[in-house]
Amino acid sequence: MPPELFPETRVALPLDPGAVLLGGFALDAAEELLAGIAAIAAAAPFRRMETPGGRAMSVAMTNAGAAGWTTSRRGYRYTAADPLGGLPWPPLPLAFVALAGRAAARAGFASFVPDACLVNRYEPGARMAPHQDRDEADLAAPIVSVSLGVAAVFLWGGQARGDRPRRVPLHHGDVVVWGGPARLTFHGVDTLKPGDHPLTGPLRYNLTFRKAL
Ligand code: MD3
Ligand code: FE
Repeated sequence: MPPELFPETRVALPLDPGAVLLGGFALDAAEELLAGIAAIAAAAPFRRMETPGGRAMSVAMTNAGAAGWTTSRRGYRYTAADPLGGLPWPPLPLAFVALAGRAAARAGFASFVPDACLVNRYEPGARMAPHQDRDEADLAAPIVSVSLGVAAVFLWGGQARGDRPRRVPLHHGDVVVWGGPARLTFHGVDTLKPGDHPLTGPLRYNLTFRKAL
């Protein structure tokens, strides 16, 4: 039965060794998470960052926590301060840290305490090209991702850039935990289709919790 017919179903679906989709795990926290995103964006606005090659990303980003992920002409890096304005990134709300820790534990990764949260905002037409996340100091820690708003198709690749990706729909409230042998898997997000969600309108948000430092 295709899972997209029952987005409210709360199931744990292994995608690969080390990667688990926790369907609907964040549903109860969704409104609190969206209020937290609004507070983060009030202090550190969403912006389309520039790739090292000089193109603007279609996904708008901001960060919370001790470290925030940025890209610019100078490359990819984690910084303690928001390059827009020079202040520290806004604090990671405790409820965010707690949710990420519970999701990681549910997937088998005990005592995950993130120090960075990258907040991605997708408008219709935005996408994320396949990539690896390897700018974090501790690759033994998992990454926890939370999807909110309009559903998207996640592209789950293999260990090599050329491997043909699996297409996994990610709905409002879904949480995915990636660690261990799945930590360096290539992944991306297909172009967001026009949609309408009661809590986010046409937008999709994705939170990725990381141990960056
Ligand atoms: C698999 N974000 O921010 S979350 C990213 O939906 C990113 O915005 C996507 O890829 C999004 O880097 C996908 C899922 C995700 C995040 C990190 C991973 C999958 C991952 C790290 C390793 C393996
Ligand atoms: Fe990624």
